[in-house]
Amino acid sequence: MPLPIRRTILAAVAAAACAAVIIPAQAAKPLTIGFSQVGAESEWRTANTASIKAAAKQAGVNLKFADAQQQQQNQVKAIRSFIAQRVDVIAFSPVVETGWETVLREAKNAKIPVILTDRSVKVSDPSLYVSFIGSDFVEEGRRAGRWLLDYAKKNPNKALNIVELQGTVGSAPATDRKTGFAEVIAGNPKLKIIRSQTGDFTRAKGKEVMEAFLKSEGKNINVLFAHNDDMAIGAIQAIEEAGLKPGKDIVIVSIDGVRGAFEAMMQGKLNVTVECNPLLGPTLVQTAQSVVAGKPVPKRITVDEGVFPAEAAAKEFPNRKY
Ligand code: GZL
Repeated sequence: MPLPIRRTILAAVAAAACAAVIIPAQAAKPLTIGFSQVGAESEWRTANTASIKAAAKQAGVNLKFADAQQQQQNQVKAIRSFIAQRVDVIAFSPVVETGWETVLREAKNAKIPVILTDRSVKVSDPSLYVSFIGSDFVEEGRRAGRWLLDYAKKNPNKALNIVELQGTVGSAPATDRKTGFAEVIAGNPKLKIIRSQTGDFTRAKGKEVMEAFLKSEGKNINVLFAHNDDMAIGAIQAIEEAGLKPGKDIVIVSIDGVRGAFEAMMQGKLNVTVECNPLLGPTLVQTAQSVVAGKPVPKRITVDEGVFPAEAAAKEFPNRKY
């Protein structure tokens, strides 16, 4: 084959080979979410954080995560830092309901959408956040109350003086669970709340406050309503140290549905836990992706939850995901 023809063919083959190489389009910049978490105060919070981090990793999201140690000013600082870093979306679980107008207006002015997870806020302008993803805390309080109404019906001769361990003062779960519970137990005048104080959602504080309740009310306490399982577990220690039987001498109603609660129920020390689902990570990531893509998202996205009495604990325990 004469040289010039061979060269021509080679040149054509080389040109075709180059044309076949797909120059990768500029890889899309990953979505960046700035997330301000309440803290690490409970088993529930640990599971919530793990869900958010796992979902972000799974979706290739660049997650900037800040733990506020249950201090509102740390959350405000983190949100301002996310604004300065020009993240695509800001998400947070507000430790309390009020005091967010100013910083949320700064985010709006910077055209950075805000998604609330877990807890909500009280603001005059609902456009300050795009969506809320979480539970109906009033309904969780009602479910706790309904279980106790039913217990009272089955134990008509039992005294039913209640002590209440409230969650963080000013937080949506504490305010709303208290409201829902009180609304339902009003149906039975024998169900009386004789002491109520915050244990700030932690085991340590729950134990400390329960010790104080036992000192002042002693055997007059028949029921404990705890706004979360961690405070209930702390209170169980205090009840045992006082020589009483948790779950028997003092009936215990709690909320969250964490592993520690199932273990306590299987030991006969807790009577019921109302589930509060912390696994919000996948929904948060999907919602953030939709917002950035300009798709409409619901203003409020609630999660399904159940009620688990002690008699159901052993069967349900292997299915628990948190
Ligand atoms: C509820 C969440 C509460 C949990 C607590 O959604 O905000 O905060 O009930 C946690 O365990 O500390």
